[in-house]
Amino acid sequence: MIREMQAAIFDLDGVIVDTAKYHYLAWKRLAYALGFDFTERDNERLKGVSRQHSLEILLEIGQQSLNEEEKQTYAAMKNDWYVEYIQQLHTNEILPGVTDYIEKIRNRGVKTAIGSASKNTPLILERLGIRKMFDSVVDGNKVSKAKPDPEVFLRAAAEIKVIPQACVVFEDAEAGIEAALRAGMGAVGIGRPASLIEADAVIEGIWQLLIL
Ligand code: B16
Ligand code: MG
Repeated sequence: MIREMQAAIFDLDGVIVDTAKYHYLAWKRLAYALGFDFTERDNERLKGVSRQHSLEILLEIGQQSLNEEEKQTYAAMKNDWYVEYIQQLHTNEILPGVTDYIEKIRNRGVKTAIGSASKNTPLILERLGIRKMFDSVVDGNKVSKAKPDPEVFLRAAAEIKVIPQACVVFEDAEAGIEAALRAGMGAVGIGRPASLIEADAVIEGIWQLLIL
């Protein structure tokens, strides 16, 4: 159930900015280099999942096995391609309604934070010029346990000094919804209700919150 929101914690990829397509392109390029195809449907399994775990899933899809050293090499290769793509990231790739909604709730005194698995979070926020919209940023560089572990959201709540029960998480991935619920927070899914069944509520995008 969603209670009075004292803090809003936003996932980054797929909630604030449309970077999922660049992750997809980079993983597809890697799959191609390894000799197999990787579809958009396969890509759904990687949303919200850490880089290393994503590679494991990709290899499972392509029925390939690599040693640890090779895995490091390929994960780095994928990241280099991804970083190359997001160098061109433009503010028009911020998802609809995001900046207006964040401004609106901040004016009401609601704290805001990022809770993302991505180690590229600082680069993305810098490219988009939106770092100042968040009281705290917790990303894959700061936590050791990936979603669905609640660590990323609990750390964000601790940094902004709001109890988990008064936080609401906005997430596009199933693993992130599970992490939010395990943290004792409210969870709003962004996307299709069928794939985010555990969420307290599901909306198509942040823009919908401006017309509710
Ligand atoms: P990186 P989020 C997640 O970000 C993405 O959804 C996921 O596809 C990606 O593998 C993960 O970050 C790690 O990203 O390789 O940039 O460290 O949705 O939690 O903001
Ligand atoms: Mg996401």
